[in-house]
Amino acid sequence: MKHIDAAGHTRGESQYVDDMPQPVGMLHAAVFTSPVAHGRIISLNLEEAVRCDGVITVLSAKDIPGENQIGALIPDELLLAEHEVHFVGEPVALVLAKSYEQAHRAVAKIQVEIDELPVVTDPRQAFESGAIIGPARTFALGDVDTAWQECAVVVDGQCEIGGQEHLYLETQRCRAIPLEDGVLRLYSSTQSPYAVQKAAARVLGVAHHKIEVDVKRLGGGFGGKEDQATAWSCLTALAAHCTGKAVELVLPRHQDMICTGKRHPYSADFRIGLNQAGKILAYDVKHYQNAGAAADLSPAVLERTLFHSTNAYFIPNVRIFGASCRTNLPPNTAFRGFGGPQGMFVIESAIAKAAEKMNKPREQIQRLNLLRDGDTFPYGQHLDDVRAERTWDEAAQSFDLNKIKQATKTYNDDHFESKKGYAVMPICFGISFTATFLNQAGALVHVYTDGSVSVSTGGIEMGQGLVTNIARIAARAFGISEKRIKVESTNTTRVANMSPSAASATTDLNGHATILAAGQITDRLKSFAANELGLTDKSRLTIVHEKLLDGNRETGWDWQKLVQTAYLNRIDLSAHGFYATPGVWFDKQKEKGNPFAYHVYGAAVFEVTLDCLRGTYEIDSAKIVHDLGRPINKLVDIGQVEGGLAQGLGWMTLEELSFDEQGRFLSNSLASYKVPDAYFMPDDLQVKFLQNVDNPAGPYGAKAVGEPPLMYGIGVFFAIRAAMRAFRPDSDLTFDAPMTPERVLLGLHEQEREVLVTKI
Ligand code: MTE
Ligand code: LUZ
Ligand code: MOS
Repeated sequence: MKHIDAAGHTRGESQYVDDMPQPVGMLHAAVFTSPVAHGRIISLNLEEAVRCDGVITVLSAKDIPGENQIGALIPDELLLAEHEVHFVGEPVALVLAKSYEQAHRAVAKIQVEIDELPVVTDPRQAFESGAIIGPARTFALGDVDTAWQECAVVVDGQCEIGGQEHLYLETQRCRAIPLEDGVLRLYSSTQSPYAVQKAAARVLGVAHHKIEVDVKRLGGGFGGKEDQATAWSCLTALAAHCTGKAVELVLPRHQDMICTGKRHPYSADFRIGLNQAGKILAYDVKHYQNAGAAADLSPAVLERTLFHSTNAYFIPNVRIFGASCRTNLPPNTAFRGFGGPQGMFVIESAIAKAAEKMNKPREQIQRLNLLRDGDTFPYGQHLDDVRAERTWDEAAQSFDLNKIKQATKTYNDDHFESKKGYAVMPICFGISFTATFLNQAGALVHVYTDGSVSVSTGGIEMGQGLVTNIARIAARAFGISEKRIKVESTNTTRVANMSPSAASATTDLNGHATILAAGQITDRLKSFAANELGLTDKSRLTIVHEKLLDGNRETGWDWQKLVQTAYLNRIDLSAHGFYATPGVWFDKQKEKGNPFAYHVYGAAVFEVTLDCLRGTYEIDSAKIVHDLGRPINKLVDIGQVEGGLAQGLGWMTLEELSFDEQGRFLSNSLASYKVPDAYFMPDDLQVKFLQNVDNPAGPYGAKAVGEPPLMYGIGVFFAIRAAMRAFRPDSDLTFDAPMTPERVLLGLHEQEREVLVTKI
């Protein structure tokens, strides 16, 4: 089964928010945002903007009828600035005009006078001044402080990890339609319709049921619309509320890049201790997260950094510290991996540094320390059915790691100005929202009398294939063809209180809810049919390929007859299913629990070739063994693995966020922010799935796939580093990501740095 949207996307027929026909008299909104990163607003002059052609009105904080507050975890974020601004791009006023162009022209006429205050962009500086969001957290296992004495080798180091722009193709947008009785319908490009509903109700001072949010699909989210669609949707709702007109707000790409938060940059300190054999005995790490100017989801992202700080390794003595540091950047937010990638980058750096010091191959230390059944994570969860060694060994064997190693050595012996490097990257990623209460989902299923089926869930299609997965799951649950299933838009009036589509858990949660709803309907149908057919044991009835079977015998009834007869006999053909992941919990006082339903494992092998005179490199190959359990749809999942990998490779290599000291985002367009393209991806890209594996916690044995593959990308950093060390064995290279060609060049030619910098 192909991705259901494949043809529509390719032909340009799939509809997004601004493809819907425009209601007559719809207004267009444009946002005026702060030009400075920190300051007191002295005056805001809207007069000239109001007088512009086509302008209906200009709204500011004083026009908000309810509460001027949209903070999801902590109430620290205003919808429109009042007295102070805290980052460049913070919304201050909203212009409403008859056309998009008129709205944007008027925005340029708004004048604001700001008394500037000191700007902080560095998380360590924020931490030192006590500017942290939420409490600092520490996870611990064993006793690190005494463990150092048993270590043969102890190394210290520091990492600087860059952030990442989401670059969803469809920028942030929303269309608001006023209905009767004060009700607003919002067509929002959001991963979290309920977050939008709640925040809009709060801002307008109305009940949740006055706000209806409807989402057909997103042109990508990647975490950037888990929380950050809310502000733009609330502004649109406010505009429709104040004018009584339909309103659309679409962020231009440039503004989207400047105003929205990104993956969090982190700064980290590590210390790692090993015995002579390379067994890791102790690991101590401190993470300073650059949260930006408001909490957004930062404390939750930080928590996942702590959860994944030991990646796929068992370490008996650990201390993991983390703090969300408040700076004057746009509030950073969810991005595929949700803090996990940063945690993993640091432990991989620590292992690399230890390996270099011990003169051992890095992969030898990695392999020796992989998780096994019976191990415990620093957060207390016990492990079983671990697939870390299995995926690693399968990758090492099927991709012939020994041969890669030999070939690399031979190549490097034969070449001076060009070097090769390789690296293995194991992953272990926990599946479930770490905020336990979010692990719930609902589905509303209707069977019509012609046998066709309508499924609504709380899950959002953002390109990842949710709709394709849900259709297949529903078809399987009923025993009927996928052609009979239609997955509806996601709407808060059909499924209430949904969790965001995030944490890779959307198919798991909403798939289970769909199975439960379908189960109720088939149960009723079977009871009814057993009665009609005079069978005493309804449990012998099954629906297979649209036929009703009694054990192995055909009953002569097919799906169509079953549904039609049931309807005429007044059997309810609709059901609501509800799923809550069993067995997950976490105690934040003790920092222990069982936060994840299960973990996803895998291993990737990378080879790169480096031009040591230019600093440029090519990724020759990426070869992956990944654990999907029993996939719902292999084609969709291959797309997720390859797409996640591309995004991870970009984060580690090309994608460099650049802010100046005044908090202005410099790499604010696609001319200055480079993402991987088809040519950048390795020619030799192989993805293999573990065979004959199950997952009792997933729908029909599947494992979640959305985020984990991004973290394979970390491997390429270490492959490039290995190639650099082949050129300069004794140089003291940093652990600063991304490894841009500029950084490679400066790393390779440290002595010539001064000259190079002036020339560049
Ligand atoms: N794939 C596409 N094509 N577009 C996206 O926006 N988001 C990623 C991942 N894959 C995304 C994607 C992120 S951040 C997550 S959490 C998951 O998809 C969400 O969907 P899932 O829970 O169904 O895996
Ligand atoms: N969002 C969230 C997430 O709210 N909680 C999580 O644990 C999570 N994990 C990954 C991505 N988004
Ligand atoms: Mo994904 S970061 O959970 O939206």
